[in-house]
Amino acid sequence: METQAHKLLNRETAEHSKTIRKTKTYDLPLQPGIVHLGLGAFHRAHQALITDETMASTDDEQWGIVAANIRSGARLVEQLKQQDHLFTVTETSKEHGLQCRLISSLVETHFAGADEPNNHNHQRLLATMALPDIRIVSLTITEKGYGLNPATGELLDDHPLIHHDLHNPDSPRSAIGLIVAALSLRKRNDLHPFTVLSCDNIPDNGSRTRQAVLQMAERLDKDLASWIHQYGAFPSTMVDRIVPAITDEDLNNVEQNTGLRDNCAIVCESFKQWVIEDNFVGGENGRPDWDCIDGVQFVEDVRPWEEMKLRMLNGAHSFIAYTGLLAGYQTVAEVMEDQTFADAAKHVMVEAAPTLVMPDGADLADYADSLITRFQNPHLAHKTTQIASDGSQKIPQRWLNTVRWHLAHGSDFSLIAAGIAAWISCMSTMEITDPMATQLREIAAQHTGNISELTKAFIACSDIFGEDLSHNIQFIETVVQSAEQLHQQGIKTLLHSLIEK
Ligand code: NAI
Ligand code: CS2
Repeated sequence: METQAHKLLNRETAEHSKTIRKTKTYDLPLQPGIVHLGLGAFHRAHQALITDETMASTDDEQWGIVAANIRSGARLVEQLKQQDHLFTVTETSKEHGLQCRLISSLVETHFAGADEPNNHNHQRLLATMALPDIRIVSLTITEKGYGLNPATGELLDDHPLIHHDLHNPDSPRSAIGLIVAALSLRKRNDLHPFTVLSCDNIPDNGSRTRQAVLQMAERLDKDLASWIHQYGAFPSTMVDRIVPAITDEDLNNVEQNTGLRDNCAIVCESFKQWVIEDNFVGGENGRPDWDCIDGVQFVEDVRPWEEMKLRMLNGAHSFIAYTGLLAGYQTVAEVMEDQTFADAAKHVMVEAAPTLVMPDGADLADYADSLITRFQNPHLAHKTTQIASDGSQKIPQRWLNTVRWHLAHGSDFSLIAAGIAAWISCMSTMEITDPMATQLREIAAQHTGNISELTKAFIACSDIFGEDLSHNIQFIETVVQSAEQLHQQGIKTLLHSLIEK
């Protein structure tokens, strides 16, 4: 019996289904040109989709993607193998409803997880990264995936995987270690380095990745470090598309909408943006012409775009997550239906606005309004718990640089102070996933019942708040005051008082 999954394999059915849009069928198999580490929801909805559309639009079919998971995600790798690496992306918006696309830019998938029983898959992945045709290694491995100090961006030598790779350079387990080992192989084989393209929500993501790679290479092989320094490329990027973790309800809705069961489906918003520093090994020939796709542009300096997005969108997102969790809301859309919370989220964007050097042509008020509309998307079940995860790795770039600006200018940051108080409350009372969760929960246990001391103890974590803020009296007192008001009045009363003042 032909299963629904077989229908997805049958391109004719999928491509000519009334509800699935497919731009073009390639003269398969595509030539691999990119290795991607971090085959998660975002890569499929963003870079894999954009690359698929680019190859279809330009007939340049040398950018097939070899995607790998080196941490979690073994099941997804196997599922994609079973359906010829095809999957669907359903784009949704408040105005236009649903549009489903069939994506075929993935040519291979690997699982080389940290817990993989043997080294075989890692060696296969390394060998692939060292192939002459591979010109880009891209990353969506989460903010915690690089093994960096969240406040400074420095490589953490005592991070378990970084420590392993410094002592086992030929069988690396971390993304940084794999990149260093693969570049070493390429140097030995007299090949150019690949461009390393971080697509994670970390500030100066290209520069920080470069610094981490060079830091590890310096420790292992100084000639390799010099070669990477001279010939490598690590462009920074700003990436934007809201892509929640898929739910069973999503999968059922996609099946109802398309008549096909795709367990690798993605549901996301229709908005997408990708701003990329145009700095690739081999210049324009070293990358796809991604900018032929709406929402994608190459620029000289990504920073204005990155800071606008990290501080306004992501800053409001984290605020919505923690304050919404305290109010019992499960999704961003639910939080946004409560006008007090929606107004407070807008005020967070207003606090971020004066700290920004706006990119050419960007209008701050329009951008803020567009973010509110995107957050209200009723088709997206974007869980507050998902956004709340890994806060120790996110807060520095989403809130703390805005706080530093306001401290230097003597201006108000009371909404972000409330957000920090809400984060501390969530980390102290809920099961929130975070690489520093154990340390933070120990702090909470030591200061139960004393809000002021609890708040000061959290702020003393200089790996998050930096040496400056963790000793800044004005900052500490502002957050302590907010935390005490939160404890006495509850989140909604606190936010109402702040937006009314
Ligand atoms: P996901 O949970 O679907 O995938 C996470 C990926 O990271 C998985 O492939 C996992 O194996 C890998 N990973 C996790 N920890 C790792 C580690 N220590 N080392 C190596 N790989 C590791 O999450 P999703 O939605 O794909 O997001 C991933 C990243 O993409 C985010 O952290 C963010 O930096 C960026 N992003 C996500 C957006 C979204 O709305 N989902 C939008 C913009 C950026
Ligand atoms: C979210 C981001 O999970 C989170 O931390 O704030 O993944 C957000 O969805 C994206 O940055 C939007 O581009």
